[in-house]
Amino acid sequence: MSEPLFLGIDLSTQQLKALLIDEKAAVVHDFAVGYDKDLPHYGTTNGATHGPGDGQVTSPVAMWVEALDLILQRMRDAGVDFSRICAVSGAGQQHGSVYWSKSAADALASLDPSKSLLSQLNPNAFSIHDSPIWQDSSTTRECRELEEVIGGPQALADLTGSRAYERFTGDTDHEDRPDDYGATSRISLVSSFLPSLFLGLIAPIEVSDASGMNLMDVASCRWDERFLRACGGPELREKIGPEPVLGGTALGKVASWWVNRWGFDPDCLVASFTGDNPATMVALSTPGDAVLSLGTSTTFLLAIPPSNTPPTRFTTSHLLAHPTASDAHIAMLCYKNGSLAREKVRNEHAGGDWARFNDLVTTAPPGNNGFWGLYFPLPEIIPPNVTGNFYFETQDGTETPTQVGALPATAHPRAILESQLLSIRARVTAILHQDAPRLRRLVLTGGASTNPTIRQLSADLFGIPAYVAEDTSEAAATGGALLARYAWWKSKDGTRDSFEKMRAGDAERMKLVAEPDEKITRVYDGLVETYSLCENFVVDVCNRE
Ligand code: ADP
Ligand code: XUL
Repeated sequence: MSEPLFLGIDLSTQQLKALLIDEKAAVVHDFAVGYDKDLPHYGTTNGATHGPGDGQVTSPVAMWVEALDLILQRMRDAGVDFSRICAVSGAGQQHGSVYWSKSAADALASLDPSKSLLSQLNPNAFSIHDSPIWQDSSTTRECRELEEVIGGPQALADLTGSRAYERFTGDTDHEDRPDDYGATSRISLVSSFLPSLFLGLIAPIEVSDASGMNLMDVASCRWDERFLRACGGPELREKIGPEPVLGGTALGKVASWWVNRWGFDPDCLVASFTGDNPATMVALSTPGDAVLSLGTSTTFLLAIPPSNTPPTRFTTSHLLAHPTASDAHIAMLCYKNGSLAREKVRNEHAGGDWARFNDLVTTAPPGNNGFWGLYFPLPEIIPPNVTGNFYFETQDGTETPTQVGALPATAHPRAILESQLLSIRARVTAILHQDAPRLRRLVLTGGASTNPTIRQLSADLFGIPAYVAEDTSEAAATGGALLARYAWWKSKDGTRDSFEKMRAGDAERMKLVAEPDEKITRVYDGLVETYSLCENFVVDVCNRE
């Protein structure tokens, strides 16, 4: 008998990734399809399309379906034996939504194995073809309206875990497309869209990802009628589907299309997928860890264990339901200007080369000789809606900064890393739950976590050792594969329940990549305040405009 495999799929902003693990959680294979490079006919830039409206950012849903067809072909070409896969789960970029037409259920239920998913589902199974994604910032009016109905941003955060944010799914604007909205039978998140394709029917939404919609009560993990009505009128209840389920819940078996076209085992389980950030926590987080995810977005994630004191809800950070423990939560800071902003600096000031970028970072001292740069090419989430580049100087790094028109070209690489990370440091203490253990490790993941200079600077600036997973930087896909394994493990024996019990026998696959230098950490301790002064200045300027 060949050893079982578990498939984790991550539909992220710039790529679709597929990763297979074995029963001991070791990574056996991974695959990727990059949207811009592999599917250039959709004309996306970094996986997305900007416009036509101000702040609108979408991705073609057909591109995601074609990416799945293509990755399966790549897996087959590489010799993957699909019949060994016992369960499938995964992760999706959070907040993005998919709109199913009234003929979608029939199309999904009658997939013909001689044809691709794309040719059978596109365009008729979708009522809206451009899916709004997390980079959207076009719904400020809807956000303020929702907050007003519920009694203000704090009241909304107390109930849903977050104040209204432009990218949150419930705040998506349907008013200017009433016909498309009316033609929609169901709305999926990216994370419930993918299992729907595997199941051949529309899957329920998962609790942790549902926390990114402003529609669910984050304490009870049930849809709240008030938000549903305020965001989408009386018909949203039906469109959103059943109550959310935990991550790794077995939803059924793969549809016959998967068996007949690709050779999947007919008993292969399909488990609920979660958001990419919660999936990252599933893969990486143990008590005492903070996770810093350096993908297209930057997120800082802390697990909040079950406690008698309910976690505080902030209006600057998010509180998500935990994907695998119904009484735990995740605190999250999320920044839109992560990797793409760093890439822009690399392209403009380091010849498009990460090695040159790193050289420039390391030749400047901590504090960057008093040169400060805050970079927001896209409207930011923290602080809300600031846009543009802002430069400052200080004499020795610590006194009141003065705004300047430009920085020396060589100062930008260090300036962007320092300001991005100091923004997080300035907020960490506030979001640490009172029962949380002292932070012991900073676990890095995402594309930029492979960069040794970024690893070292992160360890120095936070004053804790930095770790990465030993076998992959694809934490979200790994978390997805673990959820698949969790569903399969539970299905073998009804007494099996907790995710931690399943993980108890697994070897820890983390490696230390950077130790903090105490002297440098002390320099950064003294720079947090200066960073906040620069940020306050930016907020004032942007709010005045
Ligand atoms: P996502 O999952 O959001 O699609 P990834 O986690 O795959 O994104 O990260 C992609 C990003 O990783 C790219 O936009 C790129 O800027 C960044 N990246 C890749 N290699 C490096 C590197 N050596 N140094 C810094 N950033 C890098
Ligand atoms: C989280 C967020 C992003 C996306 C894309 O709130 O908007 O991190 O999940 O990765």
